[in-house]
Amino acid sequence: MTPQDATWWKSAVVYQIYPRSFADSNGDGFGDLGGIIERLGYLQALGVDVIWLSPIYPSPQADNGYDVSDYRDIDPLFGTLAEFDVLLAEIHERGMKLVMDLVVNHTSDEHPWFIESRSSRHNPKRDWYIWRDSRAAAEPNNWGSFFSGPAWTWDQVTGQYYLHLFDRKQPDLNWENPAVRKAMQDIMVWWLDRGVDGFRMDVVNFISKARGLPDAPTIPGHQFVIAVDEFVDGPHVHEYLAETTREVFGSRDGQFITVGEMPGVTPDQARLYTDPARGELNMVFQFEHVSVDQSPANKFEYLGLDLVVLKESLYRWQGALADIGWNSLYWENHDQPRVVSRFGDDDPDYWAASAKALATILHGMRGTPFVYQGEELGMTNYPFSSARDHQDLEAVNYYTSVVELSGDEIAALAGLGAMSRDNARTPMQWGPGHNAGFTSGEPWMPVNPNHTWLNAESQFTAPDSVFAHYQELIRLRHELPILVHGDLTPLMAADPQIWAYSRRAPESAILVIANCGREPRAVDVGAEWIGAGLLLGNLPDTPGALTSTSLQLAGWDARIYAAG
Ligand code: TEU
Repeated sequence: MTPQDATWWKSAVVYQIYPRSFADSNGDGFGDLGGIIERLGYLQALGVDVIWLSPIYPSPQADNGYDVSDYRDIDPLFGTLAEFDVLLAEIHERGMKLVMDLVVNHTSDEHPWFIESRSSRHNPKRDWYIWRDSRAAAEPNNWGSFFSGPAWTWDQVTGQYYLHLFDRKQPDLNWENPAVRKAMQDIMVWWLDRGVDGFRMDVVNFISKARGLPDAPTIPGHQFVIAVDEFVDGPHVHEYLAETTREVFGSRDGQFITVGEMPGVTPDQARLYTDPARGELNMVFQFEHVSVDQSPANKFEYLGLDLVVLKESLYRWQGALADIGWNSLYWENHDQPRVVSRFGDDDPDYWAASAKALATILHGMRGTPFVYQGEELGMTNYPFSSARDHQDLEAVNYYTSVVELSGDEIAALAGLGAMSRDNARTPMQWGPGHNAGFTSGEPWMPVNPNHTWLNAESQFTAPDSVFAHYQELIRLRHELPILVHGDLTPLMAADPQIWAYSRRAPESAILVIANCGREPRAVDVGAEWIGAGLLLGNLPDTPGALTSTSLQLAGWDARIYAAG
């Protein structure tokens, strides 16, 4: 049974764990599998159905595990395969599923495949990676790395460059080579045989590059350019994905889930990737809505939020996949800043209400919601104050390149403070005490000082906590088919502060409405909503039923009403 056959994942909620920062059981300052096992009860209480683990394979950790040196083992930093088997059994025992994060576009430069490939131009694995001669004594083309600088590194031993869209320690695999595709498919079969329930596939829409690796259109002042038109949604990507799903899942019984991470994917392309008839993926992570506040040329150039633009972006995706395919729904992950600081209001007076309001808006939509560790608590960005606070190579490389180019350290730090991936990687805040209960050792990343009041312990049983609100949203999704299958109609789409939409099914309708600002607002809703009952609110004393078409919304007031 391929993942397309079963649609259990349409009513599921997925929780992403970044193991390095989740829970440390052996006091080395890094999260590990033992820590996850200890916290499964917390996740079961939250109500999530699937756990997605960011990579836990052996890795030099240049990109915190997204540089894999052995796909069939567990990095000692996190534990062992035997501990993994215990974790998987415990997850299944609790009625949840486990998704592995498969880094398919590239390996570590310390993977045996690359060590062989770089050993000689005539090595059988030479063509497993993308090697090219220099061009006019320079890089083969003008492609830039996502992590600053060129996407090519010269290899002295064999006198050629190799391609790496990310760090030089992350050489891109050549998916045009059937042996590479087979090797990746065998790895997926190996993990499925071990009992896992699916995969999140890292930058999977980058695996097919444009023929001839042509130059990207130049940008004045930039020697290297991130060549999205030359490697996003490339010529053979659909063919490779359909082949992989067929070879890996085709003859296998079970209920699986596959999600492809796809920077730059368009709604039209996503219809193709997630159309069940094409047998490629269940859903994709698109990046449009998490780019609306960034300069297209520089993610660290923060433009501020225009709510109408954000609404339009998510509605575009709701519309595109309304009849064919399926949306993932997310605000956060290990690469994104904390949503309450980004799109909400992390002032202590509005922090909780805005975190709940943003959760209400997202979880009321059509698609599969993904909750990133700590998002269910309303964890905020970290108060970075110096370059030394940053550990993510993307951030460190960006800071270095800006300071070298312009010397403008203030601008570099301002961009990192708002947008750095480090914001999502500070330790999970379990309690108010030492290191937020994350580790008994020295944490690898600093713990946010606000853990003294912002933590799981203070929210776990509190009925008005952000955690409790996520529990309710997840419960509603499990109980109300209209939240899974109902049509979505935007309301007040042009309003710069109110976010409202309806969900409709033949016999019922739901109204989701939120005030995304501090100023109270009076809004008019259609007469059809009179008598609608409150399913969920985020403030005390929210009226239980709508008795008039006029709603008085307080600051960051968010509500779900059910009519009919
Ligand atoms: O991220 C790919 C991606 O979206 C990059 O754009 C990344 O978000 C970065 O912010 C560039 O702006 C995936 C993983 O999620 C990320 O953690 C890895 O660093 C990357 O691929 C390489 O494996």
